[in-house]
Amino acid sequence: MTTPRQATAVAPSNIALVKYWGKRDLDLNLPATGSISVTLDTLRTRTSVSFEPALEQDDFRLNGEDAPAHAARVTRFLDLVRRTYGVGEHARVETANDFPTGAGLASSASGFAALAVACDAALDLGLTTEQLSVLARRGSGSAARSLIGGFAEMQPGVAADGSDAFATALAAPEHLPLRVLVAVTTRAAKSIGSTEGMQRTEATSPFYGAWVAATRADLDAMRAALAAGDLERVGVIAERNCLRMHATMLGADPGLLYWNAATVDVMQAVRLLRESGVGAWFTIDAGPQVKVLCAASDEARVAQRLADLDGVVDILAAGPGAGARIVEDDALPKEQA
Ligand code: 2P0
Repeated sequence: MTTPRQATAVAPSNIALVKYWGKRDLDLNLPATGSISVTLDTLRTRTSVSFEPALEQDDFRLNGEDAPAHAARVTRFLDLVRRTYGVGEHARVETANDFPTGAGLASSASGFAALAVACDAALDLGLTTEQLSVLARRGSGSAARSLIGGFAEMQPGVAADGSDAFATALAAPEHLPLRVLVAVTTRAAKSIGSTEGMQRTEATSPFYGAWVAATRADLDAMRAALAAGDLERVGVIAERNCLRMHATMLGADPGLLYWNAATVDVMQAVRLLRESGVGAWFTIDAGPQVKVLCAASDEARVAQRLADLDGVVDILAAGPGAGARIVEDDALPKEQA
């Protein structure tokens, strides 16, 4: 007699070309600066959510197993949804990633984007893309960008309530023939999560103020490079912004060193590729994997060079793709419709 309050969504990961590292409000999860990213066509999360009156607490499963390490964060997000939209029921949440588990790849962006979209549909909230992006941001700052396909810009906003801190579209996926090769250098999970790492950086790195100023300039430069469809400029700005972020993290106390030896090997190999005339640029997030940007025409050569490195245990390839969306119940993540 009651309609099931259930829906399934798929959301992709995204890679920041100009990074988000710092918050202006911890409770509302508001970023200190904007960021620019490319939403990927692989590395996706599929999440089913079902709000059920019989449940006494939320039930969360990741890749078919209990995941207590993530459950508290998911429940905090569901509590926010319940509080904001007057929902009483607890929820059953089943989520799966289509990328290798334990690859040390962050899944909070795709995970919270998928959960926000699934909750909206299950509860028939009718949220706009902007409102969905705001909601996903409360789960994880980078998730706000996975709502948008292609190239997205996260707006830091100025409103105290965070209602204008959401991602907007900069360009469609086909705007730039960009490929992203993820050089996986370890399968171990990272030691310090982004939220904690950001807080430590803001509180203790003497370079933090300079990072915020440099990022604002990099955002302007990246927007112009994307508008011009200039892959080389995009690559140069992305690599420099990544190094500036890591320099700021390294300046924290104690310093945040997310790299391992193979991470540095990949960075050197990318620079050697460039010296030999191949357009390739690296970017690295809060972990040891290296994302290498290149043109589709150079992908095979770049992938071969990365595969030749001893410390590279896997290479995942992606291109720009569609944003988060609802799928039929049993659908596996599919290529974009
Ligand atoms: C980014 N990262 O722009 C940056 C670059 C990692 C390095 O966004 O605290 O998991 O949940 O908002 O989104 C990772 O941080 O952090 C991230 P929270 P999130 O992609």
